[in-house]
Amino acid sequence: MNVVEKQIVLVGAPVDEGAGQRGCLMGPDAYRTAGLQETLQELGHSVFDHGNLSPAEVGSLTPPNRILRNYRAYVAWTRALHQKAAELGEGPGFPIYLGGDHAMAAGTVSGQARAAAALGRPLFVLWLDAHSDFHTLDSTASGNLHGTPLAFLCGLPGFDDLLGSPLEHTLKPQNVEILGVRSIDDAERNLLVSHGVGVSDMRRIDEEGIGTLLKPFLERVRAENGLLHVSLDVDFLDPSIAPAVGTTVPGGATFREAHLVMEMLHDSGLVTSLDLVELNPFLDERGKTARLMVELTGSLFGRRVFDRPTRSF
Ligand code: 4U7
Ligand code: MN
Ligand code: MN
Ligand code: MN
Repeated sequence: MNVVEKQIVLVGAPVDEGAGQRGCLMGPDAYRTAGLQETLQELGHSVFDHGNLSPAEVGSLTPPNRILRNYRAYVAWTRALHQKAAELGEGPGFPIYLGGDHAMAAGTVSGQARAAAALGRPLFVLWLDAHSDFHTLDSTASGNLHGTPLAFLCGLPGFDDLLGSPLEHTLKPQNVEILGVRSIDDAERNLLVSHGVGVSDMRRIDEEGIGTLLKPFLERVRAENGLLHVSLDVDFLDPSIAPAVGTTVPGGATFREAHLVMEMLHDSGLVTSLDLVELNPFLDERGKTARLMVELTGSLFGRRVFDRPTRSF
């Protein structure tokens, strides 16, 4: 399959306030240093680096409960990223949002959902993560807001300050697929089941194979003429290959599994926007994780070993 040239727009989202550990704000620059733009250009794409966004100005706010950390920053980033993603989502470019912790997805994905609605197409989301990020502001025990964006995006109650209430363009939980889960809290498990979100944990991946699990989801996106947003959390990967993350959980996706997912996504031609989240360069080992994330993004944009078998007999 030939590479179809895309107009890629890099958007830096140095969101640091949602995670338990500081450092994700350096993520966008680590991707630049690791050669993301050059890698994508070598594959034949045009790349425009939009630079980094800033949070929106917000007035005074009362957090709905006292455990929540940096609530105001969550609101401010969500509003700014939502605006930008809604704009980019309707345009011809392919946005890659460079995080930043996963709290940023509240803005990027809600903006892409608004754009999809304006285009009259359903938005599907593939959430590659060790966690399901499906806490509400009431159910979170850590108060770390990077554990909540998917619940917000699916329209669960209590997030009124972010973008008003009710949220206009929510994701249908059936259109969300989470792959790679291996750390989940009871409250989240119950919410995921009651809302009908698609979840494959590592045990299912081991038993059935990651490609077998991904394929039917991609077929559904195609059958419904959907747009597909991919939200790739570094902790989806095994910490031995991707140590630069605050929330390491052993037993993650291997190098080969992660590449296969990216290659299948490329071949599907369905992906229209991407988040790269949770990279904490402060915890990296000589740029190893940043470089792996760039390499995986390269696979999503068409890098492969051979275009076709070298001979047929
Ligand atoms: B990430 C956690 F308790 N569930 O709520 C929480 F295990 O974006 C982790 O996926 C959240 O990295 C991880 O704090 C959020 C915890
Ligand atoms: Mn996450
Ligand atoms: Mn995670
Ligand atoms: Mn994390």
